[in-house]
Amino acid sequence: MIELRSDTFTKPTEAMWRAMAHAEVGDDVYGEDPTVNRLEADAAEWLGKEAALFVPSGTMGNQLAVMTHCQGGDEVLCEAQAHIFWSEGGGIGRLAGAQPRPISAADGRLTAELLRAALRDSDIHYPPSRLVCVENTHNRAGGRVTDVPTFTELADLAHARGLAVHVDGARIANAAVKLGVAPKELVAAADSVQACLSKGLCAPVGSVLAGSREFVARARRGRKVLGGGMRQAGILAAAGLVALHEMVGRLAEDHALARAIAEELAGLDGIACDPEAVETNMVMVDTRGRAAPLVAALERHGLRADHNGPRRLRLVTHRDVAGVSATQVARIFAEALADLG
Ligand code: TLP
Repeated sequence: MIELRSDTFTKPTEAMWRAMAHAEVGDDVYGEDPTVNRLEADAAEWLGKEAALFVPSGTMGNQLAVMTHCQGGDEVLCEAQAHIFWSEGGGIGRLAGAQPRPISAADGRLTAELLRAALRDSDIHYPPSRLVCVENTHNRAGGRVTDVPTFTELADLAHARGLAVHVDGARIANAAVKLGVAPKELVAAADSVQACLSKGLCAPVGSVLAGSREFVARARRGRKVLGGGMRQAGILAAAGLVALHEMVGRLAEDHALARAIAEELAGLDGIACDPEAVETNMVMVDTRGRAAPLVAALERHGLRADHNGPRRLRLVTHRDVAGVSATQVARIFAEALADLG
């Protein structure tokens, strides 16, 4: 079975299994797990922030950021299809008591211009606008990248208007590789950033949330409230360290395969796919309203894809499909489409 539903399906590498088996551990709730402490220090350095916190998931990292930046009644601005708004169970309202304000942006790219149009002057009727969240790469937009100048202009405007800036960098490494910049350059203007270790970087579990020392200290309290204090978490952090230090460089391969798949699929009748829209490791396919039956047919032919609404289907490349060829994927699509008639 060719697993293209998500890069979350990646299994730990041999180096990760070895690191986990031999990890030095302690009680992380007491701050005494040396491997977690090393991961947090290295992640802070990688993201160019004073400190970082190891959390079980990207969702917890994002929601902790909102909880830490905001108080009840505050407004959180984000792109209308951002994961933090769309796919985190309403956590902005439920956990932080804050109010999301979605802004639609072409290709998921929030800009200073869009933010300027959305910001309101202070008024007793309005919720205080406190935080802007930027997703890079943007998942539902198909892995689109926001570059350094676009992000910095937006962040500078947010700061000038008294808002904090959080980056949902679940796939910030993909964005950085695509742009040829270091992740720390890409998020230099952010107050906080969440980066996943468990997606294309292949760690089994975990994300890091980075920011100022004071921000991370408060987020650490929030993590305990959410039940995210994980004791001998060094077993997981050990794999995270391998993810950080050994797995970023190869992401370009995933991007190349995604692009090659899109080019092959663009030649098939019955679906539409734009290779120019593939910037990182995701391919969005317009199935002309047949997403569910096509996903089922693909599965019968040995390929798993993800629904992305009634029309769209998503393919995500990753290390565990690196041996698969674009022509193989296109052949399976052709067979599945033939089944649908
Ligand atoms: N995304 C998952 C699903 O939830 C859709 C995937 O398969 O792509 N931010 C972004 C941009 C994400 O794409 C995800 C996961 C998260 C946050 C949440 O990370 P986890 O799953 O670790 O909570």
